[in-house]
Amino acid sequence: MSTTAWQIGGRVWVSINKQWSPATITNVTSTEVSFASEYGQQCTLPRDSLNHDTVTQMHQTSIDSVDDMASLGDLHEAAILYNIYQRYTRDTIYTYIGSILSAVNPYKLIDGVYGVELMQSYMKRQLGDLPPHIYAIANEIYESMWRKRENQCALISGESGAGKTESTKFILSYLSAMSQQACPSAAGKYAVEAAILQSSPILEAFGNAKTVYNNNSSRFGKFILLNFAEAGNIIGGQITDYLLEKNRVVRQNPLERNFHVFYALLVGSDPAGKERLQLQGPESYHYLNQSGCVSDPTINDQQDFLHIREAFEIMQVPAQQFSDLMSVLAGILKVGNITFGKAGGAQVSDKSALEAAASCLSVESFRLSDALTQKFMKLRGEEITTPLTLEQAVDSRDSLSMALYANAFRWVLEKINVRIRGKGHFATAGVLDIFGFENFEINRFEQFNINFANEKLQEYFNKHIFSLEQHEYSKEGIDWADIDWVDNAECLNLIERKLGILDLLNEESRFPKGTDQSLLEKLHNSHKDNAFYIKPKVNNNKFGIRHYAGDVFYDVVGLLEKNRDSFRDDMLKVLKDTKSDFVYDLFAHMTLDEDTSSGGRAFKMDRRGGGAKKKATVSTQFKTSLHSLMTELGQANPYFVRCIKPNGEKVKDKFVPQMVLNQLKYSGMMETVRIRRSGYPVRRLFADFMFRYDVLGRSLGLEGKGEIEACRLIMASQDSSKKDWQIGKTKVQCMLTMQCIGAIYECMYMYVPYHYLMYNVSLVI
Ligand code: AD9
Ligand code: MG
Repeated sequence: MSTTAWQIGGRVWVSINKQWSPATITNVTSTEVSFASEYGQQCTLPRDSLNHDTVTQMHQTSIDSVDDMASLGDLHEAAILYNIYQRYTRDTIYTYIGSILSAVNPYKLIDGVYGVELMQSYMKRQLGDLPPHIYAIANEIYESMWRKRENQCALISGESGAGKTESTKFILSYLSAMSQQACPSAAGKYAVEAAILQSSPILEAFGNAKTVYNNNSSRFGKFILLNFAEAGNIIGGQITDYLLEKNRVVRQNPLERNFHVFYALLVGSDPAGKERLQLQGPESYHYLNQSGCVSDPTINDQQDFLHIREAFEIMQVPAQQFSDLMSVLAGILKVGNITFGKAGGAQVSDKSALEAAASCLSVESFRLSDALTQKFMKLRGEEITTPLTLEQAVDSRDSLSMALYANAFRWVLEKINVRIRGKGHFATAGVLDIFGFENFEINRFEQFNINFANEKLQEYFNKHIFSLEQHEYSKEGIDWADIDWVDNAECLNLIERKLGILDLLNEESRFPKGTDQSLLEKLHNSHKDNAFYIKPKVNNNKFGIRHYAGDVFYDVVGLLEKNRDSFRDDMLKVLKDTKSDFVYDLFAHMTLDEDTSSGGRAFKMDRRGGGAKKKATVSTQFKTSLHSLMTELGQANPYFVRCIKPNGEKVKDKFVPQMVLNQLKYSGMMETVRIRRSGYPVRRLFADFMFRYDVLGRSLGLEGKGEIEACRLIMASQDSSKKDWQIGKTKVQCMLTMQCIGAIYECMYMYVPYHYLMYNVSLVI
């Protein structure tokens, strides 16, 4: 930047601690220039250190902020961050980056941002006609089904608490409103739209919990598929779930809670219900009182219970089944209160908790006690009973509770799916609300699966954005062979390929003597030379993967056990002998594993039920469901919604730039920019180009020349090598140089000082 350009009040990008920040020049002396960053930092730099690596001019589009970040003159991450920041401070939470929508969680209700009236205004409009909004995306999804005659989907991502589930609900309510508008006679409490909307309170009750990151954190992923008739109304739907965090039933981190439904049941049941199930306050249950948090001012458990009941009515679940379901939940809490003492082997030490649990599950208490404290094995035709240690007894108790809950969740989802199932369709619209990339202090099996899913989605995202670019180029007849684009295939390859990480994990899980340590050794031996695998320098039970969003180290402790997810047959026998048809049905799909060679005599949890196939490990099941999701997505036209969390305290009006920047990196938004930049980032329709830049052609004798020829001559006058631009069928496409031309023109137009102009010219050169 020319030293003459330093003026107090000038807007620039300044590099503070190696990070570009938007700033205003606050003071200029003969030796130094001072800057105040818009994020509150100050810095003073010696004049002789000022160059393009430390300070650059801010483009007018960054100063003004824009609806669509693809039109930013400064196409880099600091500019994207600043654009989002400026809009957030004005309560404008939605912004486009091309066809991607970014949504910052405001943690407050902003007046007039949602509602039927606003929905109406987005109906029948084109994307980009009105300010960016989640309704605009929903509208585009709806309209595209007919316009393009193809399936559509919305992929909503972001870290915990960023607003994915809320965004999902906005899309669903918009699509329901469109549906009801298309077919008003089908509206009402028992319409399929109502059932789809009412699936949210149920799924949130059973699948969400208060965590340190989010008071209503979804502890499972979901894909909601809506079937539309040609008339424009929803005729059915299907919800698929991914990886319920069932460990939460038995333990939670400090200050977190169990799944909402437990507290709702205890607090919201009427006196008769409490009496029937012998319910006490949440503090009385081990599964609810370990974490030091049983309530939260933002959660109304009492009211939630009423909503849950109402929603089950809309699902047409009979009252008796609802009551049976509640008995199972009460049973889980009571199972959790069973304690063990030691006399030889583990013994149940609290008979009353045992009786209470057995009664809720309608099983024989002595058989439950035996199954909790002993292990039955058949060895060469002989039955052998061995006592469990205290630790093993606690584990068997907890695995019983987890299986009960996972099966109850599955039952609930099945009820919803039966209720919303529809026959045939014209086109579908899917909404994916799935966990974002995770990197904690300790990352375990869950994070491995979650990040694997994100890696797959990123691959899909890249392919889509890239193919959009490709489409644009071929549409314009532009040669694009030179685009240098790196995908994440190699990382996925490390995980998925034959003898990759997943294969080794599964192999070791099936191997009777396999341990977490033997797995780690195999992983290190097989992959240490892979560029995407990290073997830590110290031996710390971890292996690392270089994900697209950053390096993550996974702790192997507990990996095999979670992947095997075995459930003892002796416990299953007790449950299958229950007097309750409801409890029996919960376990009906679980069958004996004929293959006892694993030593664990595990039962398989085969989602489709059926014969005694080899039990699929959890990661295999997940991989299979992920692959069918990808197939589904592959047949749909995607829209991406990137939810952003502005701060970690879950408070309104607070924006932490570094935190948001990290999310922009994880979300692939930077990837979009990178892909765009690797091609021609600046594209202007001929007329638009001439309108803005004809001043540059004044000396070129353009009179009488057609628009295309005039554009060509102007560009050639700027770059005769033709390296940085091409003329397409409808647009001029060029590299950053184009922006500089634009900046020159704007400087001339605004009669800004000559040194401003010179700065821009220096960029061109
Ligand atoms: V998690 O990965 O399931 O833990 P989500 O789903 O990304 O997470 P969620 O949608 O649950 O986050 O949003 C968290 C909270 O932020 C909500 O409970 C609301 O209190 C708040 N929120 C999110 N989006 C909005 C919004 N558009 N307007 C107002 C919002 N508040
Ligand atoms: Mg959520």
